[in-house]
Amino acid sequence: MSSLDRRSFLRTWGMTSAAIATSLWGREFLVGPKLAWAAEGSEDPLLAGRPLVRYPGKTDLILLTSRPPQLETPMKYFASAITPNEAFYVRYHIPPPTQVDLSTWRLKVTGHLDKPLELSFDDLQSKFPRASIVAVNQCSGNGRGYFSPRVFGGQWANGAMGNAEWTGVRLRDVLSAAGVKPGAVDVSFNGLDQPVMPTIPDFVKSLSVSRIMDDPNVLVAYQMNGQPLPMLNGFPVRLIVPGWYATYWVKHLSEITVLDKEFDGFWMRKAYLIPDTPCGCVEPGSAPAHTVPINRLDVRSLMIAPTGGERLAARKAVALKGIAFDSGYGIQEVVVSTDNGASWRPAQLGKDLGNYSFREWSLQWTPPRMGRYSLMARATNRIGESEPSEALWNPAGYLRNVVEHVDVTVA
Ligand SMILES: Nc1nc2c(c(=O)[nH]1)N[C@H]1C(S)=C(S)[C@@H](COP(=O)(O)O)O[C@H]1N2
Ligand SMILES: [Mo]
Repeated sequence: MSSLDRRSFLRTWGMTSAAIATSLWGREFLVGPKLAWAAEGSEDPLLAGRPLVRYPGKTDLILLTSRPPQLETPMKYFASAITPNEAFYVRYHIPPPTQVDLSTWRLKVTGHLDKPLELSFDDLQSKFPRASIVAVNQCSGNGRGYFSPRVFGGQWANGAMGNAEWTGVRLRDVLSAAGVKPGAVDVSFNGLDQPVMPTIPDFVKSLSVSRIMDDPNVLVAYQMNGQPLPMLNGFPVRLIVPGWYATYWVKHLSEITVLDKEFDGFWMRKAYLIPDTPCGCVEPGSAPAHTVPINRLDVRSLMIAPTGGERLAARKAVALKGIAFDSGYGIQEVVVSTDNGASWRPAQLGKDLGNYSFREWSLQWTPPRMGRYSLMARATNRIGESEPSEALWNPAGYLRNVVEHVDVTVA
């Protein structure tokens, strides 16, 4: 083709495709996800300027960062206790694998053991008893964006959490089969994801041997809500540590190593540390004298309906609804205030899906007159732990559990 021919070919083709596009637009024939902003219909400043994006295996989630992928669940999905797999938030420190070949994938169990193991996906399903638990997976930094004074780190709103039924095998059964030798101290967990830059340490976490052997709920899960795990939530298997922050819930788990000494990797010794004080907090703006690795979840309650900024009608009943959860003692009570904390009424608790699960709550409310209302919900667990009315502070922006306010207008 001469250059002249090519030019005329391109021009013709260009015109043709433009003509096709125009006619298809006219008939609303162009398909594909509708691009939208996360803040639509919300007054939350943390959502401003953030798009909804769709990743493989996921529905539209709120973008925090794309490299590595960090995607937040829109609050509407917490209207029911189980979070759908496609709406479950995503958090990575390093790039995730995009595919895993199950025919060659093995879970290596090595270290201070009598009989190291290499388990295939089939081995996991056929050689160990199956176990299931409904449990909340919440990022340590969930709600970090609301910290005042502000702190560094991903400025999450409250969507870096989710609740699912996890099915797999008990980690202690796997370790017992491998024969833990006397003198074992910690167990470390590594996944298939690899750092792209040598300055970033591989994401490896650890638990103590006793933490694992005392708790039948620590699982190596191969299913989430009865389905294979979505790739971005850890396919083919991930660690489940009910009651503890999600940093321990290692995804794409491929290597379990039993150690005869304390694990001292970066992600245990330098990151995910909280002040070693009873509240895990320090005076706002100050630095803790001593720190410990983050561990169990604080009590939280969130109002999902109405949403902040919603307009309600005076003298018309509305259902206040939300969820509450804790580190596994179970929710004892949720109380609700519609008068900025002056008085509180008990909400009705929904179905009990187990102590580690979201617990739904609801309360009918009839706004008496027009005006602005600040709605609040406070949960207490079975050992009396609750939420403070003023937010506690720590420099990494972890452990958020203040009584949140939802401001609505009654018109
Ligand atoms: N392999 C691997 N596992 C991981 C991480 C990671 O970066 N890599 N991040 C952890 C952290 S900090 C969180 S909050 C959860 C997020 O789980 P999700 O993406 O399934 O919601 O995964 C944990 N497990
Ligand atoms: Mo996290």
